[in-house]
Amino acid sequence: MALNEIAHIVKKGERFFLASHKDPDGDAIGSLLALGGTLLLSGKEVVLFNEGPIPDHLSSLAGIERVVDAVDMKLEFDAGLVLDCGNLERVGTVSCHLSKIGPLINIDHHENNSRFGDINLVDAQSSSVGEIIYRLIKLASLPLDLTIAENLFVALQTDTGSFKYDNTTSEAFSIAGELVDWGVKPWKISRKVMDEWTLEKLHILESALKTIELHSAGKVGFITIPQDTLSKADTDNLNCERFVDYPRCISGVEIAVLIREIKKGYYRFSLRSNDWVNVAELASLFGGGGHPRAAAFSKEGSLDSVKQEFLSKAKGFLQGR
Ligand SMILES: [Mn+2]
Repeated sequence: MALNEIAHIVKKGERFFLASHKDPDGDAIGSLLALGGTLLLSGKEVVLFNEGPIPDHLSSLAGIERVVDAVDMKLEFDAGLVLDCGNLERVGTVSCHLSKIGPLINIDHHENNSRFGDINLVDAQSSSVGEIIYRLIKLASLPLDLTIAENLFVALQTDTGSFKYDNTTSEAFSIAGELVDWGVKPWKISRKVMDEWTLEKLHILESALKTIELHSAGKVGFITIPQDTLSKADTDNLNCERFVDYPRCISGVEIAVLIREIKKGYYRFSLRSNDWVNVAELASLFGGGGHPRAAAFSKEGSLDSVKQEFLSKAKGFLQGR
């Protein structure tokens, strides 16, 4: 079984390359720091790689200063571990060099993972990669301390939407409980990572709420961050992803969509569904991906034409209900 094989490799090896996806979320960074932390505590050497800037809400996690976004690929590693990436390209521009690191270990929970690793541990039943890393730490008898526990908690908490999305299993609760036994304070983590907003962010929400519109007999809800707001603020850094929860909570809405204009004529669509639509499949029609209840894609064009194209594709997913 892949988990046993990976446990064996991390126990035996001395030098590891660890990476998670660009535009990282709490699971990507939490898992990266937790696995890096436990390997360091075991006296091993690690390079923790994440391409591009770390969003503000994740930039105060313990160990974040060890994360680099450039790496000398002539270094030799006993293994490379890629976390929370549905495909290798999600790692960013270094992805083409990673085949030289052997073996390449792919640890993920996206159903449509491309199985790019020499060893693939893809468990779509896991709420988060953090959950899988916790199992790995246990199985390999790797050390755990409060900061590692906190980073694992960040991974679980963010990917389950604070333990309420439908990936919140009893296993996720059990692991979170064990992390709390290690001393993790859920409210302290929540404030740091999810629930501490700036006044500026609330004002952006205020303008965004006015853009909410319903389509497809009220089953699709759009919320758009207006372009003039975007030009004033770096909304990626402000972590506005959760604005999608506002159209999502409207009675009758099945698919909620947050639309952000990343650059002129280039839109990022963040999708959520409530009950039955597989938005990962819907996003894949536009070259994106994700999970059945949370996915994303980017698309060029005029806002109106992109919305119309989305609605016509969404129609097929909404039929029969
Ligand atoms: Mn994840």
